[in-house]
Amino acid sequence: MSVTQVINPATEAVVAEVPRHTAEETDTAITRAHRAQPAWKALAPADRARLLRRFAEAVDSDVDTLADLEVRNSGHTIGNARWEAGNVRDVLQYYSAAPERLFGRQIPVAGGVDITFAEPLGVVGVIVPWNFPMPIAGWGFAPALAAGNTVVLKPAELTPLTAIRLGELAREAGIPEDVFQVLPGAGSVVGQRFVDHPLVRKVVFTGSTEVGRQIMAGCAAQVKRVTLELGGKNANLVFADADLEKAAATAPYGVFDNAGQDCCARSRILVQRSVFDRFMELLEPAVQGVVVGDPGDTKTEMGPLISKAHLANVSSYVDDKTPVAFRGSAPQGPGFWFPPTVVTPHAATDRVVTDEVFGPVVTVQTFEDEADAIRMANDTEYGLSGSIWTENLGRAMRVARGVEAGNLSVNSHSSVRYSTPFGGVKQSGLGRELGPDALAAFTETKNVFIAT
Ligand code: TAP
Repeated sequence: MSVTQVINPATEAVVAEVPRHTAEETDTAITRAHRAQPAWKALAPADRARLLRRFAEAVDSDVDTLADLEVRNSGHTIGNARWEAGNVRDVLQYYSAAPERLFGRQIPVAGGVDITFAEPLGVVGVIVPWNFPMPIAGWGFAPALAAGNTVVLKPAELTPLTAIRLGELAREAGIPEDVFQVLPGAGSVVGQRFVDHPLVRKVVFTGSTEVGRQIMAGCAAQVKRVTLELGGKNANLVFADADLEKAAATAPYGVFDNAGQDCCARSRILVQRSVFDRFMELLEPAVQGVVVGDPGDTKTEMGPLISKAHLANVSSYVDDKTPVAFRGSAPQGPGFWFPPTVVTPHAATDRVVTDEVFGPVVTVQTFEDEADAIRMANDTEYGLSGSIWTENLGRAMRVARGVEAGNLSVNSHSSVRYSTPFGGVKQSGLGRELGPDALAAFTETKNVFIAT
């Protein structure tokens, strides 16, 4: 069997070898998931709920192990990695309430009784990227399992370790082996079989817009359901009437968290022209204060990039001609390090302004007024998230309604809560994860009429 070497991005050391599953093995896993689904659906709702709660408890007891694996596999800071493991627990706990609450409706009709059922889809294939291996896996498998589907999950080849551990924890919790399977391997092999295999009824994909488009086109051939969470080029809008100290102090965390490898990274700061100079004065020490280094150290705020290839890609956005305003620091020596970098671009058409860099690079541009701010925020094919900094509530609401994005926050950079919907518009994706909306994405409405 061929294997993938898993590399620690902070040291470049090999930390594990993981099997690369073949197309035939993927087909076997899908068939097993298909056979297991009727019994999983037929389980008493309270029993399915109990198993999900036990899975949540198993994750809770294992937070330290999971976090340690994520630090070594993904270079996430230990603080973030603990939050991410806790997020999987919370998502499982939240959806463990769902099996007993998947209500249908009774609709008044002539000549009988009309009722609806929320039916599971069957086998769901979940394809996970390398940037948030634990939470993004949980956002797919927890609601899918709660709704009575079985799941085959493919982690990214770069970051399979926590997904494999979550598979073990599910079995320890008593979830039947074929109901939730974790299958590491290449996207073009394992992930592609999810798209092509007729027994997979839905694909949940998070990753690049380019691959998302291919997956959607592939699924169209079988009218297969898809949820897509794709890229972002999110605006952080700072108005002159904002609490500028707070806006500047938090801006680095809005973009450099997870080394900027975040589809919600606020990678375009747009500042009202009248306060640009003051904002930059405040931003500089905040950026230089970001602690970059050993992700296992609790004081560290930013770790390395995921791989050598990704480091080369991020580096391509910052060369001698790039107007860098200021930078933070990064360690020398082994590891895929890139310092927090602030760019004041020449033009709105610069690559660094238009592309999702997916690294610790942020641009700062100016706008004149509210209408200009909304126009600039929307001047992108993406539409995932964004932040609005102002002390004027009316302005906050007008701008929030005007910006084309799925998730906005006012005087905050928070995008994700397990109980509220998350997803993008335009090229940032299709469908919603988390909150009540995700259950609708893993069920079909069946209508039954009974003549009386
Ligand atoms: P992708 O290639 O899109 O990978 C994401 C996931 O899809 C991985 O599990 C990958 O598998 C799998 N995959 C790749 N090709 C596939 C195919 N033909 N069929 C089914 N699954 C397939 O992303 P990447 O190359 O890792 O990153 C490239 C860029 O995408 C980044 O620089 C960033 O801009 C963006 N990105 C966005 C996000 C989010 S959250 N929106 C997350 C990651 C990356 P393997 O990689 O294991 O082969």
